[in-house]
Amino acid sequence: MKAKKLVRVLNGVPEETPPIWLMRQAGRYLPEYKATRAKAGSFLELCYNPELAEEVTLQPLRRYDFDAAILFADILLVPQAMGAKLWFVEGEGPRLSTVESQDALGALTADDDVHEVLSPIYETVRRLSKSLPAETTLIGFAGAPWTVATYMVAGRGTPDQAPARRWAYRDPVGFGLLIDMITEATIRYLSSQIDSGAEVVKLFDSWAGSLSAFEFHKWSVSPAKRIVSELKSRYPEVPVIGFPRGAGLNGPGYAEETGIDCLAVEQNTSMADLRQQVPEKLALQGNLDPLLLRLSGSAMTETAVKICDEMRGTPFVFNLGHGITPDVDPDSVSKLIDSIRGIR
Ligand code: 1CP
Repeated sequence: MKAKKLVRVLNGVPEETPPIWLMRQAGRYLPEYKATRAKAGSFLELCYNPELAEEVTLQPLRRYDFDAAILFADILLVPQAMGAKLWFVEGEGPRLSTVESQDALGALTADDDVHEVLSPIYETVRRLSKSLPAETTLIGFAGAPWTVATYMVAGRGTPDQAPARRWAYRDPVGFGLLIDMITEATIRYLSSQIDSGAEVVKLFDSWAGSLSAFEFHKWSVSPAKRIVSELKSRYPEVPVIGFPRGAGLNGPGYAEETGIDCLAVEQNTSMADLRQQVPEKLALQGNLDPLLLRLSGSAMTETAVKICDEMRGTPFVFNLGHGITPDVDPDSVSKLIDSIRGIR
């Protein structure tokens, strides 16, 4: 059987027009998502309801010609399953019970219980692997240990991830134990997603850019390297996308050391410059500024075409530099896709 387009590119083979998918392609900018979320009761109930989570994963594919679907879930389900309390404050974002020192680690677990709690997510993946169109690739994902830890330590999203950075500087051994627990849980979480039918997995290190260069190596590169090498030993055929958001110049080193197949890139970094610094076979994914999707118009389509032109002849996956925001007009997503596929 011929590999699907996204998988071909992740294996290092360039395509005439790039495969396309967008971070947060399922979400609040779609009225049908809001309706299903209301039916579920809350965001977390939606994540843990395989039938409804499958439905919201499929919604963007009914509207748009995307090459991939990404499992509908959240990076914070892993810390929740490890024993942290998690809730969402409407209009504000996630809140978690905090873990601020090594003493608090006793309340957490990385054993079988974690995967019992997460079993509905595996069920969503199984359902999707049966219901997706034949040419669509199913992407599973997890938060990278550093990014997950930033939420666990602070108990919420923070502008500069200072609480986790402070603990890591003050007590690298204790903080390292937290990172190790998340790493263990993540290896098993992603393995179970693959066993359930995920064809590609992505590791979101959304706050990698807040780490200084030495710390970046310790807390972003090293855990990702462990995760990728474990996955590669179990599933050599499954491509891994790494997204050390904000890594900039550290991106090529991250890719080389971790062994990922594709480096996802934020909008602040030049993809053309990166291309010069990474092996020919390494796929790059990115990196349209999500603000352009809100503006729609020619600035969006011209920039998208420019990115594709720069990446022509190389293994490249079109995406945004970060997720779609809730204020995006669903029509601008169609306009974006048409401009990339050359239908004007
Ligand atoms: O009210 C709602 O409906 C909740 C909004 C929402 C959605 C749609 C949240 C809360 N999570 C999600 C889904 C989600 N989260 C997906 C699903 C698949 C898709 O992309 O379509 C994925 C991959 C994520 C990953 C995620 N969650 C990340 C990594 C990517 C990124 O955006 O940087 C992070 C940091 C989170 C935490 C989180 N969950 C939700 C919010 C609002 C946040 C960010 C909190 C903050 O600003 O710090």
